[in-house]
Parts: sequence; structure tokens; C-alpha cells
Amino acid sequence: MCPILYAALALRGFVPYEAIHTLRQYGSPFQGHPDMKKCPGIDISTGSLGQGLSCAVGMAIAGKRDGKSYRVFAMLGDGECQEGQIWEAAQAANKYRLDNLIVFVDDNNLQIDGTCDEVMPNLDLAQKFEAFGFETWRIDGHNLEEIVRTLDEVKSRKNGKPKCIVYKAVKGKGVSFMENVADWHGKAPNEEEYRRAMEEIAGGLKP
Ligand SMILES: Cc1ncc(C[n+]2csc(CCOP(=O)(O)OP(=O)(O)O)c2C)c(N)n1
Ligand SMILES: [Mg+2]
Repeated sequence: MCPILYAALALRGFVPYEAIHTLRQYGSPFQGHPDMKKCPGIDISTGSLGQGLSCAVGMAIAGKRDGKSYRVFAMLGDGECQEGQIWEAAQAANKYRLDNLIVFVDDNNLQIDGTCDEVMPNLDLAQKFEAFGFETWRIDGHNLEEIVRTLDEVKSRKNGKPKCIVYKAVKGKGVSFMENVADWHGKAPNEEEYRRAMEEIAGGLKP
């Protein structure tokens, strides 16, 4: 996911756009895991699964304490939700009534070594977050209209409950030979694979 974050930061002028070509190289601001000491615009270093939600909870508590109106968004993977730290953070979100915290869970049933069901079944993640005091939504992660509509609804609900949007998604969506294949987790395509992938993505885009 971090190349998308880096592209956004470059487009917003945090780093020169040309640096985009140094992804994952030694000394680059764009490391394989976002590094707050190397890349302007990154507030916390991430990559160690399970830690992001704790950081987001801290930011949301600070917002409440300082009377600020900002919201905090945390993006979690379903494999990541196997980390115990996620559920410690979720308990704290409930305790501190963090309705300024919005958690997205990428429910794609895939992680680095295979399906989540094979590695460590998550069961129903929306039900789990609900049991931890969250108000939850289940949506289709490939339907932009549904995402926007849900976010509008989520933002209107100031009831002391932290929010969680569990979205179903297909990893590698739109590229036939990448869809649901764990092997593509962090692998770069060769020239031919790149050409085929771009063709298929362009073919699937709505005008
Ligand atoms: C604490 C920790 N353990 C292991 C890893 C290695 N790792 C990187 S991504 C990944 C799989 C994550 O799966 P998921 O959260 O479902 O994300 P997705 O692959 O669907 O994007 C693993 C195990 C890590 N980054 N951090
Ligand atoms: Mg996953």
C-alpha cells in the first residue's frame, strides 16, 4: 500500500516527484516500510503489523483532550487483525469513547503466506469490532460510491462509539493473474507482466 501513500505525498509536494523512482532503494525517502525519519509527511513509522491502531488511538485521545475537531483514520489488514495489540487498542478506543476514530479493515482473506482462513482464521471481523464497542459497517471495498456514502454516514454519528468499516476486497483486483495470489504480496512484475497488467487495468476502468 505504501507506494500509493508516497505518490500522494509527492503530488502534494512533500518530496520531489522524481524521488518516486527510488522506491525501496538504499537512502531513499520511500522505504519498503514508511519511515518518519526519512520521509517528510509521515507522522509515524509503520510496517510492524498491529501497531498502527494503537498510534491512531493515541492521536484520537489527544484530539479529544485538546478539543480538536479532526478525525483519525486507521487502515488495517485482515491478517494484521491477528495481532493481539489490535484488540488492546480496540479496548482503549471503547474506554475513551473515541467517536473521532474511523478504522478501515481490508477484509480480503489474504496475507503474506496464504489465506487468513488457512493461517489463522479471523471469523467475523465486523462482529468482533462490534463486541469491542465499535459501531460497524460492512461494505464492498471496490464500490467507491458506497465508500463515500458510508463515510458521510459515519461522520454524522457522534455518539461516543469508535467506528469500524469492514470492506470486502480482492487483492490484486483488475489484474487476472494477480487476483487472490499471495505470491504477489510484495513482488515487482517484469516488463511483460507490467504491460499486461496495465492493459487489463485500463480496460476495466469506467470512462
Ligand atoms: C509484526 C509483523 N509481523 C510480520 C510482518 C510481515 N508481514 C508483512 S505483510 C504481512 C501480511 C499482512 O496481511 P494483511 O494484513 O491481510 O495485509 P494484505 O496482505 O492483505 O495487504 C506480513 C505477515 C510484519 N510486517 N509485521
Ligand atoms: Mg489481507
